[in-house]
Amino acid sequence: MNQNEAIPFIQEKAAAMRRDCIEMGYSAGNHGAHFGPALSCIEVVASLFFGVMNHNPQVPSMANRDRFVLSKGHACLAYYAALVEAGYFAREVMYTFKHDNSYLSGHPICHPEYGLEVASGSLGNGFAVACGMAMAGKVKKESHNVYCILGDGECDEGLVWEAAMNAAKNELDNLIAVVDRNSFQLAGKTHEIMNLNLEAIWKAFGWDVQMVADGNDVQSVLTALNEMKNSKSGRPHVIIAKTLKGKGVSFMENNLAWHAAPLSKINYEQAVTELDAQQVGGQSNA
Ligand SMILES: Cc1ncc(C[n+]2csc(CCOP(=O)(O)OP(=O)(O)O)c2C)c(N)n1
Repeated sequence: MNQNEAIPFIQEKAAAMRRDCIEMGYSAGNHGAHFGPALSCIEVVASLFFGVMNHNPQVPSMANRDRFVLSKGHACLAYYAALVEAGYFAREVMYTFKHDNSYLSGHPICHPEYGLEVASGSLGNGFAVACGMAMAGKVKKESHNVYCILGDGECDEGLVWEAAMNAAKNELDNLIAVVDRNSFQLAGKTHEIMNLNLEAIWKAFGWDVQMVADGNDVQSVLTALNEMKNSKSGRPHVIIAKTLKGKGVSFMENNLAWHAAPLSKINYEQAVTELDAQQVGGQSNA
């Protein structure tokens, strides 16, 4: 599939994934779910699973698969939505999200047989694991890449920078990180909590940096990912993608109340109505 064919395909997957996030989050009832953090990174996750990564839901542990780590593990609805759309598990399983004995827990747990590569949720940790996986790939001279999504608030964690400097020192150009720059974190606006110049800092740590002005635009995300995927610069890569927290559901957009919350029936119906209205001929406007 060339890029022109891939874009509408990924947009369609992204639209289905947003809908899945609402269904799963609603199934969790009063436990609630992290809607805002998942909805901001849908186009990044969809581009990875449906346009960039080498993976096979029929053979989840295929040796040369690209690895995916959702370091901002609380956004797992986006991850689970990609897995269900790719066919790693049956659609009914979605409705067990956060239920007892479900493998779709509130943060990802390790279940390689369902495409759940790495447990994550303690911020900073998933990224450090991804750096270790990329190092292992280099040492063993394997050809796959490791992709990792972090939050911009997550970049306040010291562990991120310990791992980042190690990755640069070890020239891990098989590692591609994406910072979901939605400009919010749990307790406020990211720049008010810790005003980091992420572009300057990642560069200072020896990484190739690419800024994406609209990380909810599939074409921009896909172009950046493909460039980084093919670059063997001797440096690890990071894309800083400006996104919208809660993207696609009006009352969730840029609204910290929807970082994590239960979804009432009325809100569920409104979210579904809005998402369905965004479809044009079966494709998303995103
Ligand atoms: C080590 C650690 N500290 C605190 C938390 C609690 N926590 C969960 S989400 C979150 C905010 C993350 O913000 P950001 O990385 O910007 O992601 P976003 O939700 O905005 O997508 C925090 C502090 C955590 N999961 N791990």
